Amino acid sequence: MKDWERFLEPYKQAVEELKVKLRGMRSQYEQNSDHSPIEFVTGRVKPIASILDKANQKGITLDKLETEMQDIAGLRMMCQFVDDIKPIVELLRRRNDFEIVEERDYISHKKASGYRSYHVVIKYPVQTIHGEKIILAEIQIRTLAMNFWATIEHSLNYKYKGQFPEDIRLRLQRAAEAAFRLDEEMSKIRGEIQEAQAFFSRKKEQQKEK
Ligand code: 0O2
Repeated sequence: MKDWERFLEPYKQAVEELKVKLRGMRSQYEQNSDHSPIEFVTGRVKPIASILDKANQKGITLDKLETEMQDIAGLRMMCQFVDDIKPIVELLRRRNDFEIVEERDYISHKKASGYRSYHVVIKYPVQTIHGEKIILAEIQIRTLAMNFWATIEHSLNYKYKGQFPEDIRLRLQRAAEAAFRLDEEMSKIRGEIQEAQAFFSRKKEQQKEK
């Protein structure tokens, strides 16, 4: 039997550390009063049941989890516009606290399900009392619209175990197209949106000063 608590400990630590670091990127943009390409950041350690399911589906034996399952530690960075994604990836590439080992661009090449997102797999060094432990973590970068679709599809997937009834499958496909068009429309009025957001954040600051 695997000692899960011990196995997952460095992953938990990595997720906590990376949440702070990636959220720090957002705060730095805010302090410089620039538009932040990062809207919010979340992170989670994959639940044991999901690790076992995925290992089973992909034929990964438990002794190979560390090297073959890339998303036991998972981070998500959400942004407002599709054009924010590339600059975020660029920032990740320039960091020297982890090494990027793989990038998967499901935005230029969406998945058959309709899923869109940019995945960056990193090797992250965790400092433990037994020394350094390097683990794999996956950072998913997506717009709010992509995230909305993926979150809904993920819950339905869980319910139907991947076997969607035809009408649901079609609706999900249409919803994916609608999310894609929403991103496109928002990109077209990006300038206007950002001007309005800058105006409201200045107003909030002024109110705080009073
Ligand atoms: P969870 O619960 O989010 O952890 P594969 O299963 O072969 O497609 P692989 O090789 O692990 O995936 O790599 P991939 O596709 O780059 O990353 C898998 C993760 O991306 C998934 O993790 C999801 O988080 C997300 N993802 C990929 N495809 C889809 C999709 O069609 N719909 C949704 N909603 N999310 C997707 P898990 O382990 O599936 O789930």
